Amino acid sequence: MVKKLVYVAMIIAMVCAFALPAANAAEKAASAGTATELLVADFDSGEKPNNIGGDFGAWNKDPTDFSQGCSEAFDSVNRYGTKGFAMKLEYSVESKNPAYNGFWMFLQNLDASKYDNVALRVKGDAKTGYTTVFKIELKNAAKQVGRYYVTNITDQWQDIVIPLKDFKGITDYSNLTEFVIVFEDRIASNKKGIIYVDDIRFTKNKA
Ligand SMILES: [Ca+2]
Repeated sequence: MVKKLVYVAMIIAMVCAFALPAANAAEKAASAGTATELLVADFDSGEKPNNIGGDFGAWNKDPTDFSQGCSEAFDSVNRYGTKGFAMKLEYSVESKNPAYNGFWMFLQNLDASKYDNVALRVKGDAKTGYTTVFKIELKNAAKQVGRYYVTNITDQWQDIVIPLKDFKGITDYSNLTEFVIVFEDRIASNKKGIIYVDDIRFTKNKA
């Protein structure tokens, strides 16, 4: 009888030894939001890289043309929520030359195939003005470029949720390299202005 109890106790101890680390990992994953959502960038640290280790910044088609361009800055006044920063993008596509620019962010060959959407919070700057429409691109390691136009931007924060399948030009989300915002002269409703971006993430649809 005693021998049997010791045996049972040993089994319980072994099961616990294996089960506990697994439970901790699951808890960590849940608290980090990876269960239904992967946070790529909340900008709250006020410095690079993003939450998954990827670099980011503004980009310009023609840095020698001073009538067009985009610059990025961490902004604590116009952040979403009560702490940290948002990303402030001040752009101009007013040039007489073809003009486009925006913001790029590395995705570190992220496997997003188990997610349904890319999501981000966006608003325009009421005082300076802003475009109500801009393009988002998702690029993968196979050099596919997915494109989607975000519309109806206002000067209030909106959570924009874009189904991955709505990106035209990309079919494989298992190896994502880059997230890009593009302001274009032909598309922008305001040729210069400020757009704020926060909480870029991949999300799953609720079951
Ligand atoms: Ca933030």
